[in-house]
Amino acid sequence: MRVIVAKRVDEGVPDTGEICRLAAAAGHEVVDEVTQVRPGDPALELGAGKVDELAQLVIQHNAELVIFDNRLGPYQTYNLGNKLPKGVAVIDRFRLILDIFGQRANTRRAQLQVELAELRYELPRAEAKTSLAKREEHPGFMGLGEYDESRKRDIKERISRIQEELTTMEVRDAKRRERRRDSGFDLVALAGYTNAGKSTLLRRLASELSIDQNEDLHPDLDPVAASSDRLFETLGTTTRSTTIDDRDILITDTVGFIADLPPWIIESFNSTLEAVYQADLVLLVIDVSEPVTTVREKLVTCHDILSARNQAPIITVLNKTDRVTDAELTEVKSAIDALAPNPVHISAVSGDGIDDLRSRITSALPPWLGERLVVPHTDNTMSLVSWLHDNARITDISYDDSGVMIEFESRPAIIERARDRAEGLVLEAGS
Ligand SMILES: Nc1nc2c(ncn2[C@@H]2O[C@H](COP(=O)(O)OP(=O)(O)OP(=O)(O)O)[C@@H](O)[C@H]2O)c(=O)[nH]1
Ligand SMILES: [Mg+2]
Repeated sequence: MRVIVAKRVDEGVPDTGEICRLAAAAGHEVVDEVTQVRPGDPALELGAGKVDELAQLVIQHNAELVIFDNRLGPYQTYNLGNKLPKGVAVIDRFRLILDIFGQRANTRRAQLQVELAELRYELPRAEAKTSLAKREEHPGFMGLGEYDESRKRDIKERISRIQEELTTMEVRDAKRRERRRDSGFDLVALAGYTNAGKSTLLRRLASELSIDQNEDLHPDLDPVAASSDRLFETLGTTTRSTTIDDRDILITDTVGFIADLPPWIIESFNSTLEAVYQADLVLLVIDVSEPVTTVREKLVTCHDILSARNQAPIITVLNKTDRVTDAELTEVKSAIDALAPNPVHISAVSGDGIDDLRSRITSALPPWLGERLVVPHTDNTMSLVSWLHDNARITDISYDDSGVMIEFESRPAIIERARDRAEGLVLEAGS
C-alpha cells in the first residue's frame, strides 16, 4: 500500500528510519512523512495543524494508509480517521509490528503467538467501546454495547485457550531441553535486535543440520537461503548443532528484539523466547555498523528485554565489523563499555573473528568436570564405554583382569549418569 508515516517526539530530532523499514518489511511503499516536535495531543497525537497537513499529503499522494510511529489510543485512532479522506486507514507502530508478525507466522506456534498479541491489542479497545456505549443513552448504542460485551468475553476465552496450548508447547520444549542436556549438549541461544545478523551467524557457526522433527519448521532451515535486509525475518526458533573443542553444542536462533515493544507483545512471544531464557549461554548480537548512539540504544533495549527472565551468562557479539574501520570499532567499544565490558567482534559474513568467538563460547559454558570410574567386566561394560565416547571426553582408559578404569571429563549431568551406570555394573557383577 502507499503509505505516509507520521512521528511525534517530545524533544530532539524525529528519526523515521526504523518506522520506514518496518513499513517496507510489511510490504508497503512509503511515499512521504510528517514529523513534529511537541507534547502528545490527547485527541490527535499531533497538533491539529499538523493533522491538516497530513490530510493534504494523503490526498496529494493518493495514499491508502497512515502509519504512526507513536502509540495511538483507540480515541486518537478514531479521531484521526475522521480527519482523513474516507477509506484511509490509520495504524500505529504496534499494529504494524503485529501485521508483519502475522505475515511471517508460518508455524502453528507463531500463529498462536501473533493471535495472542492481536487479542491483547484488541481487548482494551473492545473495553473502551463498551464503556463509551454504556455512557450513551442512545438505544442504538446500547445494542452495540451488548455486542461488545460478548466480543470481550469471546476475546478473553480465546486468550486463555491459546495460553493453554502455548503452555503445552512450553512443557514439551522444556522436556526436550532436558533430554538434550542429558545427552551431553550445551544449549546456546542467539538474541539481539532485529537485523543484527543472528541468523547469518547461526549459519556461520553451525553448518550441520540437526533438528528435532517437531521443532518449528522455518524457512531459515534452508541452508542456502540468503538473509535479506528485512526487519523481523525470523519469528520461530531454529536449532542447529555444532562441535567446539569436543563439546556438542546446540545453537538456537529466535525472534529479534525491537525498541518500545509493549509488554503484551513480549509476553506473547515468551514461548519462543524461552529458548533464550533457558539457555546455558546467550550470544547477544549487535550490529556495530550503526551510529554509536543507535548501537547504545539498541543494546539497552536488548538488555531490558533479557533482564526480565534471563539466567544465563551473556557474551556480547559486535557483528558486521566488515562495515566499520578499526577507529570506529574502538569508538563503539568505549561507548558501550559500561553495558558490555568485554565484547567479541566478528563479521558473520566474512568469517572474521569467528575463531575468537568459538573459544569465548567454550570458556563461558559451564565447565566440564573430571571423573575416574573403575568398573568390573560384565556384558554391559562396553556399552558404558561407548556411551562415554559419545557423551564425554575420555582422557585415559585401561583394562586389566579386575576391570576397566576410565578417566573422562564431561558436564555434571553426564558424570551423574555415568556413576549410576557404573553402580549398576557393580551390582550386575556381584549378583
Ligand atoms: N556487512 C555485513 N552484513 C551482515 C553481517 N551479518 C549479517 N549481515 C546482513 O544483515 C542483514 C540481517 O541479517 P540476519 O542474519 O537476517 O539478521 P537477524 O538478526 O537474524 O534478523 P531478524 O531475523 O529480523 O531478527 C542481512 O542482510 C545480512 O546479510 C556482517 O557481518 N556484515
Ligand atoms: Mg533472523
